[in-house]
Amino acid sequence: MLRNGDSLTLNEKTYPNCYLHRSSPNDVARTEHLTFICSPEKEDAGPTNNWMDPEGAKHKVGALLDGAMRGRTMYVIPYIMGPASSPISQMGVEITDSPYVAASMRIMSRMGKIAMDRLGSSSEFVPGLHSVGDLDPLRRYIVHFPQEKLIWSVGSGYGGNALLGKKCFALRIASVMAREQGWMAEHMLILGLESPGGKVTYMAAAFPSSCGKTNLAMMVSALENQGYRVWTVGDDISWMKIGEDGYLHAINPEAGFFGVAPGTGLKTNPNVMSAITRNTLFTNVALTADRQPWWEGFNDAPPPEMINWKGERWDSSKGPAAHPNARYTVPAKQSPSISPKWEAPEGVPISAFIFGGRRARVAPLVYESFDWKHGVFLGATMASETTAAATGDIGVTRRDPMAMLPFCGYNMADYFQHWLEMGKRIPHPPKIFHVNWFRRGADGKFLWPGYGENVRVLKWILERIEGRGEAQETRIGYVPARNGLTLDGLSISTEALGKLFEVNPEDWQGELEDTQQFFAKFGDRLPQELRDEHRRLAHRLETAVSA
Ligand code: TSX
Ligand code: MN
Repeated sequence: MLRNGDSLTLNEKTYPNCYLHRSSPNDVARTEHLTFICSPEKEDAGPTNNWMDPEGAKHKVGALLDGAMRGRTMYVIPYIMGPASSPISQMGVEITDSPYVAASMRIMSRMGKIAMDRLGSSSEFVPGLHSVGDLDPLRRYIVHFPQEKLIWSVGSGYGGNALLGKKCFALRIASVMAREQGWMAEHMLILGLESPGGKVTYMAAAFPSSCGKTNLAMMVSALENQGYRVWTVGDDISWMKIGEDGYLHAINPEAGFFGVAPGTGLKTNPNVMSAITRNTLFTNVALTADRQPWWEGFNDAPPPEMINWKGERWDSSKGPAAHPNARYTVPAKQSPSISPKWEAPEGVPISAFIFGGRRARVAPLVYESFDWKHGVFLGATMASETTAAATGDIGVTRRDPMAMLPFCGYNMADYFQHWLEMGKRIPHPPKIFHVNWFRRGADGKFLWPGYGENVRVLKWILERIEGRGEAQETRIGYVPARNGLTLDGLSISTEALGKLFEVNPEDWQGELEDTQQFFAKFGDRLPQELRDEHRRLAHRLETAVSA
């Protein structure tokens, strides 16, 4: 990669063993419209996935793969998703003609001899076949065969399309395995909240993209002087099985963080900024005159001289210096916040699930579900306002159930049913919460400071888990009672607090209609329990309006 100029060595003093990789300008993000679930029956992929019949997919994508690696080096990558000795971990083998994929998989998974040792003579692994092909989006397909537990990808060398262990295996194929085998594969960060006695309580949280999942997972607590600290177990994916103790136990199947660089800086995520100063592979970031990586949000002012992500001399007339989806790939263990339990073979016991979205209105800062079924309803109706300036979609509300819309490998209605079934089987199920750091006041300004201050919300969640937290019942769930949230050291007006927790019946009426429409997509396959939850919410809101 260094020899042919696809990659560059960064400043060896300030960024030892770090590299910059530039991808093809037409291959800079996952391509959901070219991603397919190839189940024998179309209905088993469901209304939220693209579908191709398995035979047709093999014929079509097979033709593109046929001879695609001729004259190129082929890499065979045996890898473990999850800690090497965990019974929750799974094996994969990826075949690729991309050295960038091989290098990235070395960071993102446990790869090589350690995987061969675990595999032994077993043939229990998920095979993945990948070729960059000609990188033309017209000949790009990412196809999943859930019945065979097989992945084929051609025409992209970018992250989630090409590192097959991550979204393709750990979410799309694993979600199918999880339903078949009675466990859960979720698009969730995992964090531990340490409280003053030193006890750590683990939580898993699902947010759609651009809600700051990685920032929350690595958060520097604003209540550290009171003994509250956040430990990182994972920032993207959680595999969970019911343990002997009756708790749901989670592992992070990944060994690294493949994070969005723009917007990441000392103010938003100091832990990851410290992590990425060594052994890190950067993709599509800008390069400063002294060969350091740079991107928008890195610091306050761009350095005077720079090469942009395409390798051209940059000036402010040329748009952003780094691609908005530029990435860092870094070993997880390099984060100062990494949990001492992050590779525990038995996983960590999960006490809370947190769903969330980016909502300027409607959703309060935090609320707790009445019970598991209601919590599944909260996850199933999750929504976020889009921020992607590139596609012109700003402020459009999108439903993204459990943040799994592009990642569920089967019919999402069946996925909701699986959640409901798991609730019946877990002796000590996690409590379920919904958060929204992004509510705005009438002046358009954010009502909540977010970032390190979010630990105040996590602290209330912890107190609810322990049966101490004070709550007030509303039409939509429990919110913190007056004085329930720890606010010392924070200047926030009573008025802003009122707005943060307001449950506006008219707004929620609109929400009801929108979720009704969303649920209609799933037809008869939608679980009755979710229809019931919808009706219950409607009823509670009605009594609010008539009152
Ligand atoms: O990651 C974010 N988090 C979670 C942090 C642990 N972001 C960035 C989202 C894009 C990836 C946030 N942005 C958060 C947040 O909690 N909150 C906001 C909104 C916000 C932005 C700027 C301010 C406040 C809130 N600034 C000031 O109040 C000065
Ligand atoms: Mn993700």
